[in-house]
Amino acid sequence: MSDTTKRVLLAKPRGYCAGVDRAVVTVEKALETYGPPVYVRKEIVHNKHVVETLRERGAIFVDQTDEVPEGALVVFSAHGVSPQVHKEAEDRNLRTIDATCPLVTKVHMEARRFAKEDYDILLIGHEGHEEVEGTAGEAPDHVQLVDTAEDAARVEVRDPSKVIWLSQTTLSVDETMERVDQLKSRFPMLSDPPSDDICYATSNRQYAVKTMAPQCELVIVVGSQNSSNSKRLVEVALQAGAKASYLVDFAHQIDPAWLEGVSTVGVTSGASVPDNLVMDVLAFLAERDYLDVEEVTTANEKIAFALPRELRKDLKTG
Ligand code: 2E6
Ligand code: F3S
Repeated sequence: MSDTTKRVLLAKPRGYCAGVDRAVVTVEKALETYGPPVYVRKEIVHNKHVVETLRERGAIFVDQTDEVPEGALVVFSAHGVSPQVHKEAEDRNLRTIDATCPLVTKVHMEARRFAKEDYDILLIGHEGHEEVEGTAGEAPDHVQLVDTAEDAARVEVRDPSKVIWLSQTTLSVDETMERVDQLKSRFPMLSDPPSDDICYATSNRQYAVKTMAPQCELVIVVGSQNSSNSKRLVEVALQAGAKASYLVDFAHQIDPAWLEGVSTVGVTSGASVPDNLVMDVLAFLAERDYLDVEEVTTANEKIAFALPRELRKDLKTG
């Protein structure tokens, strides 16, 4: 194949969303303002490189609140925590900064509101994911998790006229609608959430990949294995017609064999991925003669979130 046929399509939007940027800056500013160590409950966002970089600067990542010394400072991750976790932190006298993405908090508030109105809540999401644990923890007596098609076929409700579905923010848009259709065929009076729970960043990144993938023999998604939204991008690429798609944390994980006979490579990244990792992938491809890079833009994102209040007050006075 002649080199002139080799090109890269680069999806836009890709990479950091407003909630991730806010969460990462929160830990950076907490380290600057209070000095290390700053404890962080769970990975602040699901990205290996981000977590490793913050660890080197003095962040200590723990799995549970009881690993944080009494009275110390802990940041809650972007994925959100249940009221039980807030209580555990209070019981240990911890100083807390909540970096939960405001769009996750919005789903928590919906769960609280509909539980108060005594609805059965069907929460579509991935079992074991931190976000789902936090949201379900708002109303454990009213929420049932629907992950698989089997779950949707089996779930039972008390009153089919008083049931609502909510969702994790980072699901596949298409798969979620399939799950909702399946639930509506069983519960025709199932109510929709007051607004979309799948966030703007998730749907924009999926739409960009969907647009680009039919032209690509290979789509490389930069992101970590535990990143739900990043993994969804691989699935969307394959469903949209890419012949192959892989998730990599770093450029060096790209197997040169994937590029054999490939003229168009699509590149994108999950919402928790810093763009320097994508630039490394472009450099890796350029070394193999993929020099022509064309951005495929399907949306321009301008959204930004203010830092957590607990931190802002000290930034002003400090
Ligand atoms: C918080 C909520 C949603 O695994 P997932 O995609 O949820 O998480 P990250 O950290 O990869 O992406 C950002 C995010 C944070 N999404
Ligand atoms: Fe928030 Fe969506 Fe990002 S829920 S953290 S804006 S992926």
